[in-house]
Amino acid sequence: METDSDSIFKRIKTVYQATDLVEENHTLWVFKNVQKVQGLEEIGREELFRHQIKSSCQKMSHNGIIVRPNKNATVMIIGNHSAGKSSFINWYVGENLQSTGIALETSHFTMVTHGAKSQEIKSEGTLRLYPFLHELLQHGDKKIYGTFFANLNTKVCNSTERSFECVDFIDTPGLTDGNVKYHCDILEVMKWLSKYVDLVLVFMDPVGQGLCNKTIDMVEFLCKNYPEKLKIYLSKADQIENEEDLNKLYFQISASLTDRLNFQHGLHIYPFSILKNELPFPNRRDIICKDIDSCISFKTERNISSLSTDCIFVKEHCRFLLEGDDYLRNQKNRVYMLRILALTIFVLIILNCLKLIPLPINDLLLAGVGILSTVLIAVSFMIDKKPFNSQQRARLIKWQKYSEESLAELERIKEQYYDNI
Ligand SMILES: Nc1nc2c(ncn2[C@@H]2O[C@H](COP(=O)(O)OP(=O)(O)OP(=O)(O)O)[C@@H](O)[C@H]2O)c(=O)[nH]1
Ligand SMILES: [Mg+2]
Repeated sequence: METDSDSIFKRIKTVYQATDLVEENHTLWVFKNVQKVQGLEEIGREELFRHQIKSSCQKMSHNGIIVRPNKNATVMIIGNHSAGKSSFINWYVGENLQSTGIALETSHFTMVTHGAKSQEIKSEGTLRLYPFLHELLQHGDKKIYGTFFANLNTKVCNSTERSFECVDFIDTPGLTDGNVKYHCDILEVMKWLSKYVDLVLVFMDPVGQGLCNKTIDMVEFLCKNYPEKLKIYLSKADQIENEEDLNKLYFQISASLTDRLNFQHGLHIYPFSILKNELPFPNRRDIICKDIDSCISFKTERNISSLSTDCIFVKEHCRFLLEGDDYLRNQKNRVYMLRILALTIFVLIILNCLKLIPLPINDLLLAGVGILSTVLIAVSFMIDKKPFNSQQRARLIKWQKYSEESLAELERIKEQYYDNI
């Protein structure tokens, strides 16, 4: 049965992709020209739309990438090598999906998601499932993502354990401070992914280097940029013998974190174990599950808010381009006037030199006016930028109208969501 959040997601997706939407243009009275309407995603990829995009990005704190959000909540798990990241995913899903062990087990990024049939999907399919990854491929730096895409895959599993049907995990390679060679700039890729995921779980284990530098770098980045997405846990807590040792570990971890970061609001690190239920202190697996559940319940609201941000971005950027173009058109008239004036002076000077029209000014002044008119002609060519043609303007106006209609649809989506809470 379709739930309310399913139907809301469908409506949001329709605005991004404009699926099945067509517009009819009447040409020569009777002939109809039927065209597919461009959704927000397609508009965002257009070269015309990407013109001067950096300026709008800065003004609106938007990264300029318009991509439909994921229906499921996306949770990325990061942390030291062997911290138990893959084991946690296996435990949550209730299946041995990811390989685990004390060696460097996970060497590539893997998406784990629910589906009707258990299967593995390679890189190409993964890019289709997660459009935000596609954007990294298009706009990212090859030096950063290296062979990230070639090695990316998705594990689909039909388990219905816990809330797995509504959550997608990203299992990441373990972080180490040694000379381990990664297949991409691992920290940069993780930072990039943090933008798109809804929750980042950081696992620190008591035996390994609980305080590996790369892990702390990531915690620092998340604290600064996405503090609401960050949760830290002490994994493999069955290896801690008693509460006293736990407190020592807390102290050690907190000290090294607060050294680097400026924590204003206390740091919560919950210990948990997936191997043993009973520990000398509470096993806080329940807190991780609760964090994931609350992330799932906020997902619809987040998707609504992403749609709002993207519609406003498209509308404002089109407005900015059209206003810039209006200015350019006005300026163009002024540039023509300036050029005609300078050319007239120039011709008069030449005629004066040929003694055809004697001007009542001395030679020095004449030379000055000659130089000035040449400079004016040069400047008039330098500031003369080409405005958009009428087709380009029509497209920008169409996109602006589409974003306004989308904002109206967004209001109706909000009504459906908030009226049914
Ligand atoms: N004692 C104990 N061992 C655990 C726990 N969770 C995982 N392990 C063990 O820790 C080792 C590493 O687990 P993984 O899940 O492979 O760790 P990982 O973080 O995915 O490691 P990499 O992929 O190499 O970064 C395995 O031998 C697991 O059996 C736990 O809660 N308690
Ligand atoms: Mg692993």
